Amino acid sequence: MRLPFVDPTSPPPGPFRRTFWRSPLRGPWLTSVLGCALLVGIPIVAVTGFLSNAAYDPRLGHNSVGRSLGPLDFYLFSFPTHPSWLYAVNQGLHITIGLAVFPILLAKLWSVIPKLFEWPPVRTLAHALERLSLALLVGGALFEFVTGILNIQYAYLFGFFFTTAHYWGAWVFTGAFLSHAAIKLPTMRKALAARRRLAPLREGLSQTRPEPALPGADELIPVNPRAPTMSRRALLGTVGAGSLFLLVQGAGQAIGGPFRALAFLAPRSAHGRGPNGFPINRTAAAAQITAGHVDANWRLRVIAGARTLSLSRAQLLAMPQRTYDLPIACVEGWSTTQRWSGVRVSDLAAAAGLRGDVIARTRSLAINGVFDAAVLSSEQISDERTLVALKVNGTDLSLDHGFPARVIGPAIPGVHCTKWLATLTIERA
Ligand SMILES: Nc1nc2c(c(=O)[nH]1)N[C@H]1C(S)=C(S)[C@@H](COP(=O)(O)O)O[C@H]1N2
Ligand SMILES: [Mo]
Repeated sequence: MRLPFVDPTSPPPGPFRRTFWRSPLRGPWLTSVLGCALLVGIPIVAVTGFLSNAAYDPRLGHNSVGRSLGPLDFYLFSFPTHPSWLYAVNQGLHITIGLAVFPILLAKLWSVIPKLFEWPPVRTLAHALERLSLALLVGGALFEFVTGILNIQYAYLFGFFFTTAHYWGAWVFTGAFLSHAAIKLPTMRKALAARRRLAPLREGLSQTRPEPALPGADELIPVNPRAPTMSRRALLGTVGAGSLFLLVQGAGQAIGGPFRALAFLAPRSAHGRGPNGFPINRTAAAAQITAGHVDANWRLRVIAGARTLSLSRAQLLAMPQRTYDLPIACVEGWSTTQRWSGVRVSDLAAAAGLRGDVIARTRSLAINGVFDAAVLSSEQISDERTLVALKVNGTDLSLDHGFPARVIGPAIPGVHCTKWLATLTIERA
């Protein structure tokens, strides 16, 4: 296939010429080492991402808000409630490994950037398809990482709904990643074997030369290399140190407790000290909850069909109180385990006349965000540790942590633990 106006033998000046790319470090070995690291990290991020989708329980109306992906919005299984830290570990891995992989991804993209400027841009139909799949791969990767990182920062610079877009993007990226990995595996093995795997790491700056030609896979090796300014070891060391730094940061906020101090760049810091001194996702002020909302007139309404219970905080405190140590496990990767006390959701359902397999729709006092409502699954409600919490660590919840009452339960995504609870609507599962 010949494209009009394109002379395949003479690329335009600039990046389309191979002579433009002069780093002596680029080559199949370097790209393969970085690719190997991604081959370990990205599957963990992808699997935990899809598991998190299962934990959201998208079958349950509101939980899958804004998404109608038909068969792709598949529901894996009922996310277990044992052990209670399961979702915290899942999300801790998703975010921590995701952040740690990002510098490696950027280095990998740097290592292959000459391919973006191939000349001619399209040679054959097969070549066009290959480049299209690479566009999906690189575009999908950048989209997933950038939207994920912006979401952690609550920087909604994009006009679309994060969850829906990130989930769609995951399908595109995972599909493109799997096919790319399958196609490139033989080249990767060849490139690593040709240089005795990690042997180039022993070369200092003075021994650093362009990689030797590798038949069929030498398009990344520069044709007129510059003198090196750093060794491959230094390059990989720098990328690895950046990755390790993010790993420690992320682990600090995922594990919480004393390790939280390691996460000094984490966006959700603990507010104050004492029993309520643990991270706050959205403050009462941000959710526009005022003192008037939570005065003595506050009632929790438990709706079950035609029947509605209206319970004051004193009435809730007069019901059997249960205490459990449970983590808040935010989808953004941080978690914190606290001692919560309150009334079982199943006791409230029974008081309203519904026993057995039920679900509960929660609603917050102020509805000004998608986090102000959620649905609890029947598995979650039948776990006796799923509570409407009134107290934390022996004292009343602070306003920022959801006073007068909030949901908390084992392995429930933080976003479903509705604060400033106003209504619980109980329905048969
Ligand atoms: N009404 C309401 N409930 C909410 C939220 C919210 O914004 N509004 N944020 C949720 C999210 S995303 C998390 S992670 C937890 C955090 O609880 P905390 O702020 O007490 O740590 O509360 C959840 N409950
Ligand atoms: Mo969250």
